[in-house]
Amino acid sequence: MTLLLEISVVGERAGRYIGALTILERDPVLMQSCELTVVIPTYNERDNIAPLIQRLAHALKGIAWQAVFVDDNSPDGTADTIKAMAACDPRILCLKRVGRRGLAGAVLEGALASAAPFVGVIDADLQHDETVLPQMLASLKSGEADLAIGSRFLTSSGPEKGLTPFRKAGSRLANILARAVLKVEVSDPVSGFFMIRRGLIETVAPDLTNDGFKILFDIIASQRSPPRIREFPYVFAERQAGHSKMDERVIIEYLGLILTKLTGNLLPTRFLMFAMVGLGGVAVHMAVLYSGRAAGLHFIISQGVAAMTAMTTNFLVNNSVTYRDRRLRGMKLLTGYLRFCALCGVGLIANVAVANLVHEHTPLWWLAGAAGAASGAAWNYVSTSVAVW
Ligand SMILES: Nc1nc2c(ncn2[C@@H]2O[C@H](COP(=O)(O)OP(=O)(O)O)[C@@H](O)[C@H]2O)c(=O)[nH]1
Ligand SMILES: [Mg+2]
Repeated sequence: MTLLLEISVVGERAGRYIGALTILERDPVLMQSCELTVVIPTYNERDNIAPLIQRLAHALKGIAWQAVFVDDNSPDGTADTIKAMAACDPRILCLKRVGRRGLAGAVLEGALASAAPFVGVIDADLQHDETVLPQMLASLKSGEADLAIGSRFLTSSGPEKGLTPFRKAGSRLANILARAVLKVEVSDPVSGFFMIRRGLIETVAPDLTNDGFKILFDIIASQRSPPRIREFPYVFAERQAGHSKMDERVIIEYLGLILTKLTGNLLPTRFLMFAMVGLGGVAVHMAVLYSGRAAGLHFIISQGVAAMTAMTTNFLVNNSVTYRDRRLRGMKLLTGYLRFCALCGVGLIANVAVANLVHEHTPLWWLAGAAGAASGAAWNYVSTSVAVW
């Protein structure tokens, strides 16, 4: 039984304090320790909060649960709505993060705030089926599984209603890529609906990337030994209110995450995104160079214009994609751009110097060129991540 006690000093005799012990209350909430934390990442989900809490309370009757909402300071005031409900329901908590964005990081912080043995993750938009949560919990509690995943692909209809045809194809492709990297057989390794023993997240937390949408894939890929997984079919519903936050950045981020895992965590996801943007910059450079030549401009002028255009598009794309969470605006965008150009200029010198050095020791011109490009890219990434973003 849990009691709330207060110890107070009531007097002093011969240099010793005399204390009193008071029983304040036998709090029924404190008497039952929480066994399940449901983490709910939110961004602009104001109108979904009340129905979700109602549905959770109904589905989780008889279970000692708490809901940890992690909101990234949504402009629509989602956090205020959650806090208004938390004020009269001790099972609800709102972690409000300011100056940060990111689904994976939000889920991770919510999970790390939990003291319960089991952590569930569910979207706020009512697309996931909360009535599956008790079955997930039962499978973890019985020891049958360490990880329970809600799968959109095990029902006969698949994610018919919840996704557009484009998203459906993208989701299937994301799953194929994930399954190629993971050593476990899972039908929906990028699901946002799952439950896990808390210890399994805590042990791999330092290895998880804060960027991205696909934290489940990251958690599975980061486990030292393959976890025992049980999947639960559910029908992926249509979003009830608000809009999806899935966009092109999420796709680039996901490809970066896959590559990070393929390189055994050697290269950070952000670096791989930076490198992908850089490759895009090469395409921009060649296109502008080609157009300049076609317009009859001198080669040197065309090359100069192409280099400046590629550098500018690289800066803008990195600012809005790779570093979206630290995006520069206004005057900072201008000063950041000037710094970016200066640092990439140094990167170019490093590129040529390293390529020259390698070329002196090997007749393989392509190896020298690649070594120069890699060191230039590494310099650009490290220096701009410190001095620009
Ligand atoms: N805290 C936080 N939550 C987010 C962020 N992006 C998306 N979410 C939440 O994550 C869940 C899934 O996002 P959603 O846009 O529905 O993705 P979709 O179902 O793949 O279209 C929803 O509850 C969103 O509110 C973010 O940057 N920060
Ligand atoms: Mg959704």
